[in-house]
Order: sequence, then structure tokens, then C-alpha cells
Amino acid sequence: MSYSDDCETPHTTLFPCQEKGYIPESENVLFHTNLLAPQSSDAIYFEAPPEPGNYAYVCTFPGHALIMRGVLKVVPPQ
Ligand SMILES: [Cu+2]
Repeated sequence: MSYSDDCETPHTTLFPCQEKGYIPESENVLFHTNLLAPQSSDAIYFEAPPEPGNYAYVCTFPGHALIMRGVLKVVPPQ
């Protein structure tokens, strides 16, 4: 495979695997739900990262990342 990126914005390329629920095996994936069928739900419980900041989350099902994304904002205790 040859990949060329002439855009001014950064990009990544990955090949998610259906058998693994389209969840990349990476130390950069902190938490994830299981692959959910339509009209189903899942809940995950985790401790927020200790460092305040913005932590991006995204749906890795093919084609969804453009609109199914958000930011978990961790703020210092007040
Ligand atoms: Cu999705």
C-alpha cells in the first residue's frame, strides 16, 4: 500500500477488524464499549484520567467517525 497525504490537516489510516468489534488494538485506546447492535445499549465505568484536559472519543465503526465523536473534558477539582 502506498499512502500520500497532501492535505494540510493530519490524518491516520487503520484497518479495523470486524471480528474484534472494530476496536483497534492500541495502548492509546483507554476504554471502549463492545460493538453494539442497533437499538441496544452498553455502559462502561472507568476512572477519568487524572490529568485535566480534553480526551477525544470516537466511534470506530467504519464510516461513523466523521459524526460520532466527542470530547470528555476532565477538569481540576473545585
Ligand atoms: Cu457509530
